[in-house]
Amino acid sequence: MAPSSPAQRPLSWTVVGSGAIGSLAACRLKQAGYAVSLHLKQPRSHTIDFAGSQLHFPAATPPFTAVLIPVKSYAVIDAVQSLLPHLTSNAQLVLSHNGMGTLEHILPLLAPSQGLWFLTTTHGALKQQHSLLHTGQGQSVLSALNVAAKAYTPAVLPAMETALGPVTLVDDITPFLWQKLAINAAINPLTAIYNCRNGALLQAQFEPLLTAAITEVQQVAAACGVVMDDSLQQKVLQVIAATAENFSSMQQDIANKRRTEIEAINGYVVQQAARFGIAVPHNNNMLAQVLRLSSACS
Ligand code: KPL
Repeated sequence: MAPSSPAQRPLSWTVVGSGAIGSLAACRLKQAGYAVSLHLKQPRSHTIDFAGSQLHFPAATPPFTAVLIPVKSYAVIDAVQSLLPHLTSNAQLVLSHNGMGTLEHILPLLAPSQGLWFLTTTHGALKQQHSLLHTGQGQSVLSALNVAAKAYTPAVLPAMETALGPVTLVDDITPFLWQKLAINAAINPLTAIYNCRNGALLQAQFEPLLTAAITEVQQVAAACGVVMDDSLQQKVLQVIAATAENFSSMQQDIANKRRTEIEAINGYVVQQAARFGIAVPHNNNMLAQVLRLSSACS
């Protein structure tokens, strides 16, 4: 049998951070037999209780060949910059975070032979100390962002299918990023401002606020060349219903006095709207309210 090329062999994965989605991906990869290590701020090995097993992860040691980077939008550029000296010449990096506006800064940091991917997911997970619960069965959309990534599809796609599948592989991630942006721009700030679970937004009083936020995102997306049809509102309501018992990431950030991703979500909508002279009073208002809440609790 002909030896398979590196782009076809299973990769050893490094997962950055100890967030819930990264931990879920790490556990599922490990359970399927992948070599997985964790890259944490303080390098150390880590044990996670998941689905009745204790999974042990060594601290990541360079060089890194395949890296999943599910860190917050405001931390992703620094995370990639700190990894750069430790990447192999054909390393594959998979980003996954809420919000937009980071990819254009990250692509130029990599060598042409290093692959960049983006994965957006609706899986839900909850991490408490060392135990991890898979709280919402979701799905993911994955896209290769450069030529060096496309060549590694045979190795990266099955790994992401294992980690956060089912995965749909798409050529252009942009419309999916706008759809997730609309979902987050509607749900996250409202749940943070009203300090409620996602499901509370199904109450009638929130309907005009959701509609206004979504319509504004649709207008800005259209100006950026992405047409989002009327099913968007329905999609947002479906996500609210599917995650009704969850607290959004932004509600949790405010409740735990952490920085939020508001700049990459409603902030991005406001910034893009300004480029085209589009008024987005609802997104502006939610941006201002969440920034006020963050400064009050910092
Ligand atoms: O992505 C989310 C988040 O909380 O950041 C949603 C989809 C709103 C689920 O809570």
